[in-house]
Amino acid sequence: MNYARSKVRLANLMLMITQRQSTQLAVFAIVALLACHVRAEATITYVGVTRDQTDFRKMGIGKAGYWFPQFAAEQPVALRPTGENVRDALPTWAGPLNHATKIWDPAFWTRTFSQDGPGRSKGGQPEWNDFVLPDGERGRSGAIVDPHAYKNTNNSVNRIQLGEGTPPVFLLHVVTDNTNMEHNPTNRLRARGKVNGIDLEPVSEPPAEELVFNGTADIYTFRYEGFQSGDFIKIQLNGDSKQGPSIGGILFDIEPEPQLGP
Ligand SMILES: [Ca+2]
Repeated sequence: MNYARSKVRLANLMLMITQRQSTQLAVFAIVALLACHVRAEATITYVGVTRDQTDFRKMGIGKAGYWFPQFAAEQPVALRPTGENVRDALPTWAGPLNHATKIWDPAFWTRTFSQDGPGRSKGGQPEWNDFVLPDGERGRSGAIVDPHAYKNTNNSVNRIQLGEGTPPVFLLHVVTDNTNMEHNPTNRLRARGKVNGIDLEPVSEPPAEELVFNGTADIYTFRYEGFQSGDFIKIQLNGDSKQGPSIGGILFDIEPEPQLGP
């Protein structure tokens, strides 16, 4: 009798444990589901343009990091690799940039620049702006030029991969108008993104009347919110220069600006 009762008790206990586990699993599933939905909605907003600036140290931008192509080239060069002679001080959470150019290279599918255009670097041009980088280095500016974006909207920057430690809010500054009016993105300069595998269009972008150029560098700033590791940045250009529009560099800042320790 006692033995039979014990068996029943054991069975009831087992049932309770199973039910409790199921409940725990269900709760876990609901929490996980909520977490997906609760993930802050990612947005990209155009902040504005800062006109005619070439000294980024003085401006105090690029504190989180920056990247400048074909910088301080001693000779005029064009149609050069996108990763040549760069000043790479990207944040740990952005990049590294991927310069794959061969379509049969598996890395080509996650390339940073529109290499099939082909996007290439140009620099050392006597008429182009001199820049002062955030670390104080001064030199003749360069550019990534994308012939595919001649009278055509193209993701000239295909993919800047975001990684661990991506801040919830950051600013992307895109520098252009440094090329003696040779490669201006006269028709479009638009920061985009890919979030959870889905293309994300910006909430706002520079209106046509803001895409004006005079040969001294302008900085177009976009605010990225809610981006996480695994997401990435894209930049569309479109211009009337036959060789293609260009960017002269990118810089990052974190919002709010991190405070230095005591
Ligand atoms: Ca300008």
